[in-house]
Amino acid sequence: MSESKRLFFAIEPPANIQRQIVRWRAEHFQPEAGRPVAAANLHLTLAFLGDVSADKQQALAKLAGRIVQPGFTLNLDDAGQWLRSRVVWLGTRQPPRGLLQLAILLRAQAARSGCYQSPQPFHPHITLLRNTSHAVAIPPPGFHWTFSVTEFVLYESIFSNGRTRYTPLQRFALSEQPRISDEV
Ligand code: 2AM
Repeated sequence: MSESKRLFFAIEPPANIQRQIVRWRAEHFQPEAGRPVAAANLHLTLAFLGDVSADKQQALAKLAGRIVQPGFTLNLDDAGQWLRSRVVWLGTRQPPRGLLQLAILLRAQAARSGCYQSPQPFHPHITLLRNTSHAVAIPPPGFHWTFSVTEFVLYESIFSNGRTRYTPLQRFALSEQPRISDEV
């Protein structure tokens, strides 16, 4: 039997926006504020799946591939800190309905497939800093990044050499019409 993988579904911001966010973060947070997430690792989780066998991964990907819904626009214009989980995050003041609908669907599919889903309400966010040791000043409102979300991604979380890397395994197009998912 093959080994399980640590998986999650997420939205990947375009690379130029990942870079802009990282530049903005460097300008607004002190290096000691926390551990910065690498640009290529910045993502917005829709559903965390945990450790998943190859068979279950296939079943979950099949279900995800059946999702038919149009894309939407995401406006990242909010930020905050969660002291308990020790992260600083970027989010959206008005989550688009499409985003909430997609997360609800993926979470329901995950739960039905036996992947534990946290009872915490979905708070869409991109983690910017981890292991924050104290309360940090959050930049005042006025920043924002806007992009079209036309797909979502099945990621694998790989921890090696003391680093976590998120690797896209499969991409799923958002559109009015059913589409076939693309393996990457
Ligand atoms: P976070 O950024 O708020 O930590 C991969 O770990 C992604 O899944 C991260 O975006 C993480 O959110 C999210 N996630 C949600 N629930 C998780 C859990 N129980 N364990 C690890 N990551 C989780």
